[in-house]
Amino acid sequence: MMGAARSCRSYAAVSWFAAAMLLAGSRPLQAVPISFPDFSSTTDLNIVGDAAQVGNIVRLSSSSPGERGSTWFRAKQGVEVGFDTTFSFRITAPAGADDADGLNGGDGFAFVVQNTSDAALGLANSYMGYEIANSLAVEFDTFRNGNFLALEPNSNHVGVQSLGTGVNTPFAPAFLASAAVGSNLSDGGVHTAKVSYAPGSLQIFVDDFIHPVLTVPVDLGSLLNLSAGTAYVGFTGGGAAAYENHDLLSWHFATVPEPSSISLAVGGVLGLLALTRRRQARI
Ligand SMILES: [Ca+2]
Ligand SMILES: [Ca+2]
Ligand SMILES: [Ca+2]
Repeated sequence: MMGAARSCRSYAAVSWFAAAMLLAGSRPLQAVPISFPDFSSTTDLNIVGDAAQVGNIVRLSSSSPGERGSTWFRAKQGVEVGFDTTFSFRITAPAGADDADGLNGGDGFAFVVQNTSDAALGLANSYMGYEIANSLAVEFDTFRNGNFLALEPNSNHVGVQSLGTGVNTPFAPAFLASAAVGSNLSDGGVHTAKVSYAPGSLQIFVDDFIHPVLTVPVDLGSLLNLSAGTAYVGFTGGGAAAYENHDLLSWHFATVPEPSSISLAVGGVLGLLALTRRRQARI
């Protein structure tokens, strides 16, 4: 009898443990932030389309006509609770057609949150590759389009575009906000940007992490269809008749606050085991 009781108890404990691990496995366990001081290694990145690792950078699209590329961290990241991401970039060799202000080079690149695919890539030209369903794009736009001047303050702006779960576009229905940037994005120098999200507010900083270029009221949890609060994060870039090199030099991303799901999962397993023991003790 005692042997049967013990085996029953250990079977129950193993079952609870398996159930708890399954539960934990279904949750995002992204305790390690994304950190690429450079791209000498591109482990965990999916590099798509015309994007490529070039030396220790990722070139999203290059200075030749009609290119488009993207790169995504392969594991979805917690975005709904909030995140901070910083990245450095360089735009060189602007060439090709002139924009509405008579300046060449384009079209720009974007930091994108999307829950469609780790191989997602949209159209080139003014779409900069971010024509992706279920996405929000923070564009660094270097080509002022004559057909939607009102959305584009100049040839050097940041913009936030989303159609919620629909397919994103650079056009008016997807327009949330835009603002001219103080720094010249296309001067060939290294620039650093930061995108900070807390539920209800998205802030974009360029070269000055005290004063945001743009603050946009947005709630990712209601705007997008997320997977338990997570989505793919990464970058797209592109050009058309105007083109330039869109180079990503470094990238850091962290869910804020830091996810506590691992400690929650471990705590849950221990709690379930203790509960099982108490129940078995009463039998
Ligand atoms: Ca330009
Ligand atoms: Ca544009
Ligand atoms: Ca724009």
